Amino acid sequence: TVKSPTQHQPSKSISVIPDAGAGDRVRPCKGQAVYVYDAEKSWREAIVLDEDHAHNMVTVKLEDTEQIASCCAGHVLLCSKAPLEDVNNLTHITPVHEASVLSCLHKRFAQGRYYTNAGSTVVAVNPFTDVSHLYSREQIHAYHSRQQDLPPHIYPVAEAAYTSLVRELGKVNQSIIISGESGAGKTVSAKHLLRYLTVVSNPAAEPRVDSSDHRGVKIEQRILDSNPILEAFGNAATPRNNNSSRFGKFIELQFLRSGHIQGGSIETYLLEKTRVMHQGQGENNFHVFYQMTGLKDCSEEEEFPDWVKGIQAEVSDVSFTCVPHNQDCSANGDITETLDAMIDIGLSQDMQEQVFQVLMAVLHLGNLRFVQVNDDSSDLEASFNSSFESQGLDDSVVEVSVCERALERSCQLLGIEPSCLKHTLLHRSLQAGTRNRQSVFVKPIGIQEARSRRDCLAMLLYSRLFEWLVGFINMQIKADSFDNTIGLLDIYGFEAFATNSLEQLCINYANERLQQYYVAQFLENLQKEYTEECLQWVPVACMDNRPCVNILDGRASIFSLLNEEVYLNRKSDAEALKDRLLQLCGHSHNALRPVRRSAVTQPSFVVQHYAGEVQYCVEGLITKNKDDIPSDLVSLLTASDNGFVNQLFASYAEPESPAGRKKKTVLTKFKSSLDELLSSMGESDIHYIRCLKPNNTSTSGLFQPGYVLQQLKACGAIETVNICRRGYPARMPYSEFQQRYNVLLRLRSAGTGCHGDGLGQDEGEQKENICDPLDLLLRQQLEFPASPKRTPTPRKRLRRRTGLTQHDHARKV
Ligand code: AOV
Ligand code: MG
Repeated sequence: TVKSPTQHQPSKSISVIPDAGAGDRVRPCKGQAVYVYDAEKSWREAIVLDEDHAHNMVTVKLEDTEQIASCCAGHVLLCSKAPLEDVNNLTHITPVHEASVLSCLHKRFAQGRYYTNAGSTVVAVNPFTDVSHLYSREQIHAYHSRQQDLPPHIYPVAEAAYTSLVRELGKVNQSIIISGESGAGKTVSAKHLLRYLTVVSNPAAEPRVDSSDHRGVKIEQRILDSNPILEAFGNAATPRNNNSSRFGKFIELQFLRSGHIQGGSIETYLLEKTRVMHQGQGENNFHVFYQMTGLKDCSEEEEFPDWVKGIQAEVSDVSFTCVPHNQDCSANGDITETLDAMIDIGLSQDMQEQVFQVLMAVLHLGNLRFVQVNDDSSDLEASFNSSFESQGLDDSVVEVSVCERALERSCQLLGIEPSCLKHTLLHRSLQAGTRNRQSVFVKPIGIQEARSRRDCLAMLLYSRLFEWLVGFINMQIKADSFDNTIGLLDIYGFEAFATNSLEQLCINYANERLQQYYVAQFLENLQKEYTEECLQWVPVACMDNRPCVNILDGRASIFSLLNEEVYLNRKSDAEALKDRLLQLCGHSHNALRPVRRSAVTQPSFVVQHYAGEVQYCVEGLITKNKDDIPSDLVSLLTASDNGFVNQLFASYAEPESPAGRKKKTVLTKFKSSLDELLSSMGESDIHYIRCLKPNNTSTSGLFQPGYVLQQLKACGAIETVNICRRGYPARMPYSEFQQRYNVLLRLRSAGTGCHGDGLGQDEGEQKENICDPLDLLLRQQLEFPASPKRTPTPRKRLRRRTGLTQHDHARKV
């Protein structure tokens, strides 16, 4: 590590990451610009001052300082000669290694160039500052009309997907996967891409007015309006991102072959519903609750409908315990934006009021408190009482109204009897007997269980409401008919907090699966294709995260063990469960290991994810995985007098496990939804955007090289650059090539006085034409019949007939 500067005295040796991807490592000479590794500042530029051949060492002076260091000559990497800030595509850097890639991104970032191409993928570094000029309508039109010399952007990715779709160049459907860790900018990028596609897709001049509810709002606007609604209900502030998506989202835009947008559909994945009642240290509840409670500060002149004024009055009176204020709330959004979007999407004032009534009921449920009345009994009796859970008798007089009010008001809003709710929260019904003669017993429950029932009820209401909203939006944006689609995937990014539970396990697992998909689908397939095409190719090793995915979801894995605990209804304590989990790896698996620190307060285990290690706390994993929703609670809501609550639960079919079949756990359901997503995306052409976070404090203008390097390595960016650099920038089947460029042949023929078949009259001219590789390619292709059964395949036949390899052709063309 480089320490304090020493005048011309070599300081401590500089260490170098051994797998720096330095394929072009050459012995550095005196005066040459190189990179050396500094544990604190990552790769730094330096100038070689001296070489010591005998000891294979060099002395270097670090950039912008007088600091001198000595290091092993084999461990320094050569700098690029070209100015890196001007390099638009990382594949153009020479030499390519992690230091030059990192330096290029750093220099570009410093100049406000946040996007850089990496082959056909785009690397987007989060600006953490307002750069709206990059997303103006003019910019959209410039990228759509493919003006020359435009800098890298995420727009060309959307444009490539759109062009493929309209020109039917690749597969029928297209997908764009946006990845990156939490706070890297996926959701913002997804929004810009969505807007780009809705703008360029030649929407019909006249809005599709198919319902009076829409006020004539065009379909593309309705699709865009889904964003503020879903963000209000599904995003929240975490220590990593104050607008963090707490659900996964796949938006599919539906087009006609002409490129006109017709509609869309949204699939969501596993909302982190536990947040409704419990938020970790420094975290917030979902934005929508702050939009509601923030109403009390809104000026009275604000022209809200009466029902919103009702909420305003109510939140001014009561403070809600499940709405902590931990963060800067600027990202929470504004209720007027949410309400406007709701109106545009077709949600009437009546329905909006009902939605917010359910939210208000959830807030009141959060205020319900229980205290134990006879703690000497082994059969714990819980009851609503006049004090807060942890407070003494003296406070009871003050709190009694809060509690009663919370019970009564939540029941009033939900259309249920307070006595019924009280009974359901404090008792459990058990079924016993044979199929023909079943008896139901009702048993009082302990205080802990009563609290979990309260939480369960609130989470159930909230998650149903979220699902209902997604369903409603889908109804309002779906197309009657369409030919093809472009899908945008924006899931929750990799995250590691001080305490991590099942939510993080699912989020990080989803990211592992996406990473594995990228490596298999993009990096490995690309290389396989070159090998199959008989091109000379030296395989590039890609980081393989399969061991981690296997330890998470394989045969003997964390998931299988956590599922088994649920199925067998074991009551393992956390310590025993932790030991069982760790036995999976026999204490030697790289991806799973015990916690190293001696002072661990809770039983935990560590998973080495592709993006970093995460310590998971065992406590609560089984309960969350089981996600048991007492049928009493569901029946209570199904029997509600409130039509909307009734509707929410009418279709609620908490899987009654069919005879002999186990009820699916959260992990099982999550894994199958990801399997389905990835397999359906496999049917499409995939485009990638890799978002990077420049620093871990979400600060504008700060680029922390070490932090970025870690992300670059995790997402396989260096491998991507190496593979794309050595490979071909574009590839397409001959039939498509012919279809697309056939016109050139005709043009030339016309220019040289040839007739429609493209052959010249003059013998010499004909020969010249045939030697032209473009002509050659097109002519060869024209000879093939349209039958799909043709053999040999055009590619092979082309090689055989011309004696040229695919490689030669591609290079020449
Ligand atoms: P994420 O979606 O990748 O995190 P976001 O897209 O929410 O991250 O971005 C996080 C924050 O970074 C935003 O709230 C903005 O403040 C800022 N930001 C991102 N992209 C841009 C941009 N292009 N221009 C300006 N600011 C930007 V997560 O959902 O937590 O995985 O789960
Ligand atoms: Mg997000």
